[in-house]
Amino acid sequence: MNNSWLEAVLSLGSNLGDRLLLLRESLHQLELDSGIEIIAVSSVYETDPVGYLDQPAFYNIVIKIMTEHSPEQLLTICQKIEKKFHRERKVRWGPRTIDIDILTYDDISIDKPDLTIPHPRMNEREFVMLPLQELITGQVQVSAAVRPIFSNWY
Ligand code: A4P
Ligand code: MG
Repeated sequence: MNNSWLEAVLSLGSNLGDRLLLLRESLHQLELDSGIEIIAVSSVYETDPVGYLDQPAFYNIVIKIMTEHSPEQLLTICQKIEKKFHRERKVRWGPRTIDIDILTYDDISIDKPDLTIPHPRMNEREFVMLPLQELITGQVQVSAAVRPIFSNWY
């Protein structure tokens, strides 16, 4: 890693299929990329669905990476992983095998329809903010809708 590598924070969520395995396999796919290093992984949180309520509970995590890819390249890599795990888009905010969102990338802002950074809805979402707070403070977080179920799992 030289000093052209920058820090990014990603949010991953799954509520279809083997949710834990899908999170694990997605992290494994990210690690296979020589331009990505995972440097921190939150606990797995089981979370009540937000936005579209008639769907199973999610498993959500937040991770910190170092990367030499641009934000656009990183988005393409995340979308390829979603595709590999048969992510389908039927309902907005609906059920998915795996969703990978870029929350932040270094300290940059991007405002394009296909890529907005920081992620526009991150601050209003407990399923993002609690795991993120865990990465910042080192303390596992809990609320009624966001419940830690696996620590030190990866
Ligand atoms: N896109 C723009 N900015 C970004 C970014 N920073 N990272 C574009 C990733 N993608 C970004 O995403 C739609 C489009 O957003 C993509 O084409 C990409 O170019 P998508 O993954 O196809 O669809 P989505 O994730 O359903 O849409 P959206 O609007 O990102 O959904 P949210 O806001 O992420 O919400 N409840 C719980 N408990 N846990 C969850 O994980 N997730 C959602 C999705 C709803 N409710 C949830 C959860
Ligand atoms: Mg998404």
